[in-house]
Amino acid sequence: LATALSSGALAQDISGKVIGFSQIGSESGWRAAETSVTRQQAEERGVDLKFADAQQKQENQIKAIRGFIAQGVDAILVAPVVATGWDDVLAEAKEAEIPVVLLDRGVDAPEDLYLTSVASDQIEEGRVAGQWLVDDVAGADCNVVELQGTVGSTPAINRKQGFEEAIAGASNIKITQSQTGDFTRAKGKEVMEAFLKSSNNGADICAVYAHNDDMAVGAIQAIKDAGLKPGTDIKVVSIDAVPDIFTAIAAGEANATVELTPNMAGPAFDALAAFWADGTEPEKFIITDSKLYTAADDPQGEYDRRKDLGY
Ligand code: GYE
Repeated sequence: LATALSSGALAQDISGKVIGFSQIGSESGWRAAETSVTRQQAEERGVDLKFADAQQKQENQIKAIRGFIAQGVDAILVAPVVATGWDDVLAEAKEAEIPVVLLDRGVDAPEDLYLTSVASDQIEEGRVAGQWLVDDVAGADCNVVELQGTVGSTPAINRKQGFEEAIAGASNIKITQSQTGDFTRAKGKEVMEAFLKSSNNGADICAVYAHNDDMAVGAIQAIKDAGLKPGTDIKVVSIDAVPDIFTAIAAGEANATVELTPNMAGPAFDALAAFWADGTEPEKFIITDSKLYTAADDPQGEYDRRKDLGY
């Protein structure tokens, strides 16, 4: 029986497992897609998913994780809203022998406190976005305004760093203003309005770099409200590749996005399945792809493909 369980289909069967998922909230279209893909994946695999929405608050996440531990779940998935402050609760899960898998954001905590982390290389995402701009402006002067993600979150820290690395050798490109838009459409619009006001009504801005598509969509609205053409007067580059940014790219109102798959749960469940089957330790960091999309990449087709997947 032991041999039968350690190989083949049986070994991969995690049906009946109870898995808690502490989700950040619903700040972005990407987040909503991740939630629905996680639910789909759980259903397909017969996993009983206990879903907890933290409404952007770390304290709610910590409470939810403690609740999962008290219930004796088989595993915990957590998308950590910020990087710091996780050591105690992760140590409690470890003490209870409940494996924890991090989804889409990282933590500043000892690596032995979680089984694995499924996320993109967020520094690379920033580099891909920055390199797109370097290539696109081809030496022309370009003042960039930056809409950062949630303060203290790894995607905000790393996407800033990666973009700065990519433009470091291009003295023609400068970040002139940078502020958080908290990964939301509403804040992205509000902060972009302020950037436009303090930049000669946008005349001094060549491009906006947004750490996610939702803030880019908000910025696009602000640019239009200011009487300018997004995508032309002000270039727009962001990260996620959600359906709405493809609509904007197809309309010529956004220029480029870097894809972040919302399917973090699939690799997470695979890692747990192997771990439960025969103790296989997964890689500590399971890294998803960061592919660039522009108007040359069939934006309407990409929109349709994602809608078909239920994003
Ligand atoms: O890019 C953004 C979301 O944590 C990497 O969070 C993720 C980011 C994603 O709100 O849209």
